Amino acid sequence: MNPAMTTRDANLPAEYSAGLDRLSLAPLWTALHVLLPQERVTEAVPHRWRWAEMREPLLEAARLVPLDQAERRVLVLRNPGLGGAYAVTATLFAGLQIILPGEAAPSHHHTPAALRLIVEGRGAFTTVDGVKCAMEPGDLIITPPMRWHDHGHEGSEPVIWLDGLDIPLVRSFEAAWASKMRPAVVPATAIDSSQDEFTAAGVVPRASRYEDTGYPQVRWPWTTVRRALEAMAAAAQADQPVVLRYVNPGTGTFPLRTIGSEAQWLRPGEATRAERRTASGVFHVIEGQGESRIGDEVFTWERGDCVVAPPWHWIQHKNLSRSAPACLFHFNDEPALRALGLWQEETRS
Ligand code: GTQ
Repeated sequence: MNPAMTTRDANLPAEYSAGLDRLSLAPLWTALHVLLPQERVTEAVPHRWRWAEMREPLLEAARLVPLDQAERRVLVLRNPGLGGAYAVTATLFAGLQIILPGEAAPSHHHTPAALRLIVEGRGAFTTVDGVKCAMEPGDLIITPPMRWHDHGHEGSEPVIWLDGLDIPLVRSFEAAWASKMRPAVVPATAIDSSQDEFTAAGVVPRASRYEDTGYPQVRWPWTTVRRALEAMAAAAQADQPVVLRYVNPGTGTFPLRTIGSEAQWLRPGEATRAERRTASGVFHVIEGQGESRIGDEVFTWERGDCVVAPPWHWIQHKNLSRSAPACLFHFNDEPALRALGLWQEETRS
């Protein structure tokens, strides 16, 4: 926790301090060690949200709040350390969004980047600039900055997904902006590029049938990613972590400029080595049961749970099952930190 900032030097004459105030000036020497602390401090705290406790309130929101009123029916994961901000860490936003069969969430675009990780239900879709992206449990869909997107639902059961955005980061630049909503558009395609052009690792289309936006892939089906993790786990040495990074297949770099994503496979009984990074992020349980130590806190988890890790906290995961794998999805602000020269990581030996 940051100590309060002191903007007045009690040793100075009161008239001098009042004069500085009138000139919109302040002494640095009373505040320097708060602005630049000698160890890394974070107001965000480690926290877990249980799926078992979030699901009912989401279904209740769907009963209580019409979508044409809400536009986006989202319950926001607020970090208890951040004073009620709409933020899961200092830079990241996380929320759970629910849509019912037949509903349509209108189209808009905005400067923050967004991703979705589908938690429950089938038959919904997100349209990103006219490209229809099916939403199946575990799928990742991105909506890059300023790309039009809306959400629809052709299935028969509620669909819930996790939204991750860089809203707090973009707001810190005072660069957050969204267009007015307009009615959801009929998709121009029936499928996205993950289903025709990016179906195998290591090969990319010589010419795409999709518009060149700099974001050639906007959906990563979980069936594909899970198969890749499973194969990697079967071949990996016991002490090698099994983690895949989601990338832009055209460049091999992060799919969004500010938000990175990974999927981790924890073998039965596996415990990872503790790591800490200057990035903050959210872990989401796609399958399995386990526990994570984040700093001094230990959280058990199961499918659908979310755990937030503030920056520079030691992170260690354990699969508590002796027979089944566990899969974690993770999103973080690593690309933003790297771009700004602030990236650092350590592994405990
Ligand atoms: O689906 O467009 O959770 O604009 C927050 C802001 C979701 C969305 C959120 C958004 C959206």
